[in-house]
Amino acid sequence: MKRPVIGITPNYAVMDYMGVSQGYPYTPRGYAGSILRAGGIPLTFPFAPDEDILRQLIGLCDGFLFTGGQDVDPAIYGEMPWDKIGATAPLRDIQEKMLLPLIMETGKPVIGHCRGMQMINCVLGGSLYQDLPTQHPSFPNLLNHSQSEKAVFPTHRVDIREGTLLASCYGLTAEVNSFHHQAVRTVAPGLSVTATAPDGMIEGLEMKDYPYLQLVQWHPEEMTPQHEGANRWFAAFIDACR
Ligand SMILES: [Mn+2]
Repeated sequence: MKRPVIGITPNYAVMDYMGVSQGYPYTPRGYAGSILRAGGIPLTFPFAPDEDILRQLIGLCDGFLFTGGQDVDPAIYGEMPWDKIGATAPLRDIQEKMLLPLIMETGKPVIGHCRGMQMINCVLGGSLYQDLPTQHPSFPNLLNHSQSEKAVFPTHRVDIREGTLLASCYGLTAEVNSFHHQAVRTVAPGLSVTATAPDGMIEGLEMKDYPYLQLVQWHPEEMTPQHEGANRWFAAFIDACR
């Protein structure tokens, strides 16, 4: 059976080469491994924020994964950077902001994890907490969303809305990992919440008026193949891309 090709928005990694710090597109291995195991072919995009190039790349792919990584530059939702914002990657932001609407013209499936969920929420008009410990009104009475345990270990619960695609993968409650100091603050028009943590944190979003746009705040790619919910999350996505 033909394997669907999954375009991956790369992380921005800086390495020294010939004495110069240079930025590279980079995909953490869990994403590629999870897509391969689920029956797809992972294709890491280059940084090339040009509409014609991105359209051509989109044409090569059957679905798209927006990955985790750097903080989203708050300029996209009209805020100045807060003191406690982490590292940003302007080239990523520019490219992903161009990419999402071009993908959506095609109706092809999209998933986003962690920053991927946050960025898509921002491109569609939502906003974020730039830093939970210093901006969220409920801190310090929040769960720990920046776990020190390895990513294969879940550390907090999520409650999942009945009848959603997410619930068909994970059931109505699930234990998930958590590596985010930013989080969705206002939900973009067109998106709806599919999962929340017990402290109210938004942990899942979907777009009902789009064939397949599913977003989670955690990292399913680090929980395959041990956790069935994560396996089903990838299987459902790859199925939708066929
Ligand atoms: Mn969390």
